[in-house]
Amino acid sequence: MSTNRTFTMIKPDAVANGHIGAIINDITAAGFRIIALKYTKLTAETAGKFYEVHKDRPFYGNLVTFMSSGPIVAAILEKDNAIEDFRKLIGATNPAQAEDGTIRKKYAESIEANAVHGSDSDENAAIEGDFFFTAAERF
Ligand code: YYY
Ligand code: MG
Repeated sequence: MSTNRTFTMIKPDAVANGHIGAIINDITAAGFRIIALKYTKLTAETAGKFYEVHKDRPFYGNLVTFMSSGPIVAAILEKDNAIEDFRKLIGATNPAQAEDGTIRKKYAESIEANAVHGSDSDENAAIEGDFFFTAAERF
């Protein structure tokens, strides 16, 4: 099913490495409109909750530590076919396997510190957007 909204985070590695502007530019140049945008920081508790679906995976503890290690940028984005097109724009989870030109290929450090998050479904995009933004923060 094609959807028109997705949720993203620019992760602590990409923020620390100075890539906020370049990544937002890539996102808007690809035709996504920013509906909501926030510079913030997750605690271990909120990062754990955000990634709760992965809580039984071996990488969960490190992921929570990493995601709460520094500030992030959270955003809701709009475009036709947003979920699929955004996953294509960011590339594979492991940047070593991401295609040339993708955000993860250009800016990620490793499979864990992989620069950006992108929702994997319409349902999760709504849940994840609600995690960070009130109705009054969306335009
Ligand atoms: O959706 P996506 O971010 O591409 O990957 P997920 O399989 O949902 O995993 C979420 C997050 O967990 C991933 O972006 C990095 C981290 N991770 C990891 O550190 N090691 C793995 N083997 C798999 C995922
Ligand atoms: Mg995922």
